[in-house]
Amino acid sequence: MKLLDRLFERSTRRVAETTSRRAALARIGSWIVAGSALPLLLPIDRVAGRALAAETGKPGDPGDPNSCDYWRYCSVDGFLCTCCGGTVTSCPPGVEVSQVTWIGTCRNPADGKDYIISYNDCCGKQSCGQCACTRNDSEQPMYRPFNNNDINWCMGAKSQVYNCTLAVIRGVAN
Ligand code: ABN
Repeated sequence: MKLLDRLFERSTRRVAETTSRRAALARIGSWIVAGSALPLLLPIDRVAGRALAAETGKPGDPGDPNSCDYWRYCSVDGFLCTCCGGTVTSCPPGVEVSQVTWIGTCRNPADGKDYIISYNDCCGKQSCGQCACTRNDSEQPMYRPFNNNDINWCMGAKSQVYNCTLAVIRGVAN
């Protein structure tokens, strides 16, 4: 009879251990811990996301010149010539570069250095209207026009019609 009691007690305990609320919580807890540890064990390429930004630009000149986030545009106000048939340093065909220009200083994330950038407007034809980008690092109020980027710099060119803006590296700022 004692043997039967002991067998019955043991099987009851086993059922209680595996079906109690505490056991269920313990099991869920262990799943959570195992689940969060899983990505650390799997061979996931963690570098891919970071490499993407650098791969879009040239070495030493990271980022996408079609995007307003590109480092050289830190002080630009205008339409990006890269979206208008030009490049970051050359106007679209049939459009003339302005010689008077707005100058800014932007930090290149590739080397941490500050570069002097000129934001020459391209003049002629009609306004491009693509990729409007307004970032105003180091801009000064309008009453200091040579430190303000909200100006049509085509005023010194043959045609005063503004088309788009370049971002040309002029040198390293000390
Ligand atoms: N420098 C770009 C620009 C052109 C016209 C008007 C405002 C800003």
